[in-house]
Amino acid sequence: MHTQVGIIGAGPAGLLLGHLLHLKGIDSVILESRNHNYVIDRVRAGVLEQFTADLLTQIGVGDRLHREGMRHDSVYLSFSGKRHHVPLAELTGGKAIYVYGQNEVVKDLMDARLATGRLLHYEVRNVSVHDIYSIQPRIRYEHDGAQHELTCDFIAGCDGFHGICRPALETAALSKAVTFYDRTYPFGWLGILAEAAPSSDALVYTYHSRGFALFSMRSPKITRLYFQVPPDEDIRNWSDEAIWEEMVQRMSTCDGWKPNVGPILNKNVTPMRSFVAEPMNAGRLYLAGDAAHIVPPTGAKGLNLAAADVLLLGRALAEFYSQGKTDLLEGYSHAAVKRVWRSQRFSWWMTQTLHRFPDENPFDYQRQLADLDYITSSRAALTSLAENYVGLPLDVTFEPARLSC
Ligand code: FAS
Ligand code: PHB
Repeated sequence: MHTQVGIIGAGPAGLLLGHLLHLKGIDSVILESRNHNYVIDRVRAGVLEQFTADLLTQIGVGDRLHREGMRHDSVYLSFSGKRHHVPLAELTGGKAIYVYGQNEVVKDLMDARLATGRLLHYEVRNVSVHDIYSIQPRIRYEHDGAQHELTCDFIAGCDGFHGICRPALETAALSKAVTFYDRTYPFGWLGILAEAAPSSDALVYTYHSRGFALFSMRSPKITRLYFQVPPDEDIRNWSDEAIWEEMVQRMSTCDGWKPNVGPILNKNVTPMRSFVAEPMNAGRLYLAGDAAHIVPPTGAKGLNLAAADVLLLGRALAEFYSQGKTDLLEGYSHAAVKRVWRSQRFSWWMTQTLHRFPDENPFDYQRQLADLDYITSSRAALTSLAENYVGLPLDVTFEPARLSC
């Protein structure tokens, strides 16, 4: 079987790329190792930058986002028992964030994929990539118990951090060695999804002597809450009562604000890491999203970086098919990595500022409080936080349908 672009992974990166290419009349086949339900039920990110929300709207998959998602033009920083309002829209010329579950974005993109009639195979096994330096790379995989080979013009590695594409890129990279930048954190996040109405009109990032905590939400009935725990914490050590006790203790403020408590629907512990692979391509294998980079979720950048990558890659592939030019393809990694490092910097800074480090001394605790006191009393510092949080400008737009092949 042959396609123009073979896409490995049906997460936000793979599905969004598939749709951008469809709008340019470019064919693709998406190969996903999990089944449909597993992919749409996976609870992950929940914050879309203005740019990501605009892109989803522009390509025709934003209706439910605007109907069921929540536009937030502010966020709170909370410390020493007080919530401090950060007016995102006021500080960024009207930009905001959209609180809308990643699994909802994935559902919308899957519906769009179905409507295009283009191929998406679930539950593929033993996926491998070959001849990425040739003009016809191949993907081998098993599906429904049969061996298959897909020849492509290009392969997009959108298979996440634990996928096969980055290792394949590393082994195949002939001329330019791939450099990995990796930093793990001495803590993780215990996260819950709870049937409890949000008691705040915006997300609350809390710095507390017992550690970080985050109040987020998914809908007027569902909240998403996190607090910092040791990296190898076993979720079985935490009863629902103990989780709520810790959440309320860390988040409550002197003005009486605290999260509403309710049945816990889902709970897990996520490790924290900063990771970048550079370059993000070798031959005709191009990485996008978590396959190439991981950010700690404190800056809410993971999903948004995946969207920025595939916008750049989609545009580069469209230029190749419409004009036979390869400049944007050759410049893809450089352009994507520039934004990756900006988001890495912001995500590291938010993580550094809002978490307790096991090896810290009392000076650090007071310094972090002073940092937060300065940020929340300086318009310049608040503006810097706000512009990074809503999403730094991506000087790239996407014009659907104009250049149909
Ligand atoms: P994904 O990992 O989402 O998708 C990759 C897809 O490839 C998956 O469907 C996988 O099944 C498939 N795949 C893997 N190997 C394959 C193979 N060999 N063959 C075929 N398919 C294969 N970000 C935030 O901003 N906020 C959060 O709260 C947050 N929470 C997170 C919690 C967790 C547990 C994780 C892992 C990430 C979280 N993130 C969060 C970051 C997250 O949003 C990612 O950035 C986002 O999912 C990246 O999207 P993709 O690059 O598409 O990768
Ligand atoms: C979430 O809603 O899941 C969420 C929000 C903000 C973050 C991380 C996660 O920084």
